[in-house]
Amino acid sequence: MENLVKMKRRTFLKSAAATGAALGLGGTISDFSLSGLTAEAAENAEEKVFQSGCPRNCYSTCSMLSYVEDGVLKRVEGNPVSTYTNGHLCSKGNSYPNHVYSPDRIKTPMKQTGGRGSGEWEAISWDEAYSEIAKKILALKKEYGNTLPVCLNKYSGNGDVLHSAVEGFFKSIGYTTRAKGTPCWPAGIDAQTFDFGTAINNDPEDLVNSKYIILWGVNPAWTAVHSMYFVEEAKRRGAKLISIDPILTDTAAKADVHIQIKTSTDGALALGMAKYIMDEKYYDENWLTKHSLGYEKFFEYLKKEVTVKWAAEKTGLTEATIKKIAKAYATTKPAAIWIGYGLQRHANGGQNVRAIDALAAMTGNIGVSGGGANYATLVTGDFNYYTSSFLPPVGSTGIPSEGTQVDRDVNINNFAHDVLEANEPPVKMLYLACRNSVQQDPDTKAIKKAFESMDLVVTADLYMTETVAMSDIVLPAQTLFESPGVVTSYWHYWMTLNERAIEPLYQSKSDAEIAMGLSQKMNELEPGSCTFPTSGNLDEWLAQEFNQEILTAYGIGSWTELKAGPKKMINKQVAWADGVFKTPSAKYEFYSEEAKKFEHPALPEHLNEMKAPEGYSIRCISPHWKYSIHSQFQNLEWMNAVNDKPLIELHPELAKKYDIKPDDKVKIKNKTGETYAFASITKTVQKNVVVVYEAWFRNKGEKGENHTKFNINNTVKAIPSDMGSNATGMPGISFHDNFVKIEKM
Ligand SMILES: Nc1nc2c(c(=O)[nH]1)N[C@H]1C(S)=C(S)[C@@H](COP(=O)(O)OP(=O)(O)OC[C@H]3O[C@@H](n4cnc5c(=O)[nH]c(N)nc54)[C@H](O)[C@@H]3O)O[C@H]1N2
Ligand SMILES: Nc1nc2c(c(=O)[nH]1)N[C@H]1C(S)=C(S)[C@@H](COP(=O)(O)OP(=O)(O)OC[C@H]3O[C@@H](n4cnc5c(=O)[nH]c(N)nc54)[C@H](O)[C@@H]3O)O[C@H]1N2
Ligand SMILES: [Mo]
Repeated sequence: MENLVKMKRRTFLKSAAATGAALGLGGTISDFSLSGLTAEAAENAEEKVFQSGCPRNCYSTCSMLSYVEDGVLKRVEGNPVSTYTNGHLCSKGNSYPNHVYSPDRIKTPMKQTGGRGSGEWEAISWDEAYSEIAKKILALKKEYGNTLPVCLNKYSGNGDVLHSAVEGFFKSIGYTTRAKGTPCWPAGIDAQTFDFGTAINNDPEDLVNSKYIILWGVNPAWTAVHSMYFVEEAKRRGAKLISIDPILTDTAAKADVHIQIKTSTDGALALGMAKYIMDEKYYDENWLTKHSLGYEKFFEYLKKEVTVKWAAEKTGLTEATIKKIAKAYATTKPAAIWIGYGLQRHANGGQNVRAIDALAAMTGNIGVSGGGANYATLVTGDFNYYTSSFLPPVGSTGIPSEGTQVDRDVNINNFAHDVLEANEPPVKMLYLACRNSVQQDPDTKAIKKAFESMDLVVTADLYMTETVAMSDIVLPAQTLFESPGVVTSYWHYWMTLNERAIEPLYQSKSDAEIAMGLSQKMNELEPGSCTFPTSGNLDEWLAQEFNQEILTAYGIGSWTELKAGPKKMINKQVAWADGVFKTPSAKYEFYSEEAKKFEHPALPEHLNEMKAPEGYSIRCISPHWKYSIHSQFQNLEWMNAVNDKPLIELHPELAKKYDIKPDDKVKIKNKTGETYAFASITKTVQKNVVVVYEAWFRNKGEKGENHTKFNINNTVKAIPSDMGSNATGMPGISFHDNFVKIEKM
């Protein structure tokens, strides 16, 4: 309880300044005038501390402490109880007060009276908003005989458990059309599912026990800052650090060796390394015979198809480099590989991950402390998902032609296409929550076209995103500080309670409250049309999320123990320590019949990378940006202050070819669309690869040009990656197989 109830005296101004100072802003935060506190009142204010859990889609899922005085959130800190968060936050986490009190927050439900994209919004009441939405759902149901014309697209804006109320509401009205799959990690998840049976990684805190770490297509210095501590600690203890990335990232800069591989050729590198390890007998025969299936077939494949020379040609590396890292990796024990999500956003991404997994397995680096083929962990969040447990109303009908009653799935990674193609019945209404589809999805033009074909588009969000701009109705969502919840991670093993720290601002509501309000309206207009609760207490709902298994897994008797601080899952230091896998054979499967069922090779064979199409010779990769989580945070003043415009990183030789000077505005285009960014000329990128980070800018007028129109996804075609359909229901998306032309504007 200590952290929760500990009261401290601190002045409002001091703490606001501290937060500003953390961002290098000198501490004048005008947004705090919202508190209405005089300096004197603030001086006497009492500070309360609350447990908070960062629910963003990020490896770190931080345990935080929120400091509140007189109902105002003053600052947020990393909770030292979690040895993962370890008392620190990233720049985005430190900017949470700005996220809460930004004047840009959507304050009331609104209707875009001038039509989508017009920017002419009118405030409406919650009752009007609920009425309009519920009436449309009921009218569509009447017209088509079912609720399939209603489509939900929700993704990762807020990963808190209670936010599955959105899915819960849609389930409660009947069978609907759903955006299925994930744009994030599906190819790699499938690859690990074929190899191991599912994805589970060693505790990232265990990285300190490693003697050799390969950071393969991952940039934790930006995307998982807390893990970087464990990586660097391992280095301090003598581990060698290798980064394999087409970009010399901030992570690569910390490594002993940076392998600047040709994009999307990682499978060839892994197979070349495997061949050398096999030839030199550096592999762990004991592990292979005891714990694996089909390694002989894999070795036969290597003998027949792979040479180090071939791997060198494919990857743009030298044979000597490949042999050197193969030997070092195989003979320095224990050795860990961290396989990033960036690496698998390619047309051959899944197959490449399987080849890397194979390296870890053949060297016996699975099931050991300091080892692993670490990608993600899918075992941390077995909640009850109470809010989505309500059954559809009796008599709901789905796809009539097949006589089955199921939701209709559309591919989240080919959303525009699938929505426009859907017929019998067509999709007529979109509801988006925790989702900035227009900014984050490939092929923005197509996405907008799909939106334009709708009768009604509703988005619940906190800010006027590009998706909101294309909506008819916007519902003001809450920040994590305004409603309770609980979060777990897909990378580390801590669970964090999220307490309500402040009263809701303006007319904002949580997604769960919105679901209740909509249910109430549906039942008012047509009794029995929605089975979702029409009222409820979110703290009680939270209690409903826990079952004995999850409590036991985290070593707690009751969920209320989380009020004292985050709790760590027990016995999860080392993944697969018992050598029993979740594959059909219970072994590590080099040879996977399951993979064959999904029309992949049974072995981790090589699959070619995509080649540049005629006329578009420059590869454009768009990984994740340090000052945002996707489209979140970058719109805030505090972030804009340090980073106010989109950049294109390009090599000096490429810049010279197009007569581009530092800071020049550069057009980036292909047949899918175009965008622009400002030149950052740097040798950290390869000569034929440009880098434009995915993000959303929303500058204030006086600070310069408004970059709302920047969107690298204008140019990204919806090309599927090879894997994803098995574990996530839909193939992934090849964000980085994007080929463009550039020109100085
Ligand atoms: N600051 C910040 N943190 C984040 C996020 C964010 O948006 N901002 N997003 C969160 C989410 S949802 C995710 S999925 C993760 C993603 O975080 P990461 O797993 O780190 O993935 P990315 O940043 O997409 O890409 C990582 C690296 O992969 C490299 N890469 C691209 N293609 C290839 C290839 O073919 N081979 C190799 N070897 N490398 C390649 C890129 O150059 C990039 O440096 O980060 C999470 N954390
Ligand atoms: N070009 C390119 N595009 C990419 C990627 C890439 O590497 N390159 N990465 C992809 C990846 S890995 C991912 S995970 C996706 C992420 O795609 P999204 O999940 O769509 O991304 P976010 O911007 O994190 O969140 C979406 C919205 O949720 C809102 N939100 C936050 N909290 C709440 C809440 O409590 N309720 C509601 N209703 N809304 C809330 C935010 O304000 C934001 O507008 O993007 C993908 N897009
Ligand atoms: Mo992601």
